[in-house]
Amino acid sequence: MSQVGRTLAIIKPDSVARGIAGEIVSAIEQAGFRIRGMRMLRLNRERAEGFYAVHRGKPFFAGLVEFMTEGPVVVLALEREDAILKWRELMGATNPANAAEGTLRRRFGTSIQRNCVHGSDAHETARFELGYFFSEAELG
Ligand code: 3AN
Repeated sequence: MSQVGRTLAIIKPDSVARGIAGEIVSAIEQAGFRIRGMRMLRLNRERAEGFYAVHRGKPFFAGLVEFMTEGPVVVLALEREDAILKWRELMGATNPANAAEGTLRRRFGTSIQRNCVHGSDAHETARFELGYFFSEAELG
């Protein structure tokens, strides 16, 4: 069953550094998402570790935190029917090498770590991740 929902997207430091944040925002809009919140910010180590707390202890955790703090990111609150699923479809598989043709990770990702964008993977995660960057008052 489809329902209107929200998800958190992050345009990762690799994309911002390459100057393709605008192109990604454009693809998001063209895919029918309403942008309810959008902000550029730089994560510090503590904030990146908190965001990715579920991955603590995994072999790629330190590298992931290093990467996510290397430069500014753009965080977005996206809304549409089946937002979580639809945004994950537009992103493509975690590893750009396995991502479908036309997806953002296929187009712009350069490795499993430097994969250009992030998206929440489930309803509970989306709630946590949206709240990590946006207040209820901001999103309305
Ligand atoms: P997704 O972002 O597709 O939900 P997760 O949640 O499994 O994937 O991983 C979070 C992030 O951690 C990925 N976006 C990627 O940057 C990084 N990552 C995941 N798996 C690996 C790996 N095997 N090696 C390096 N980085 C990884």
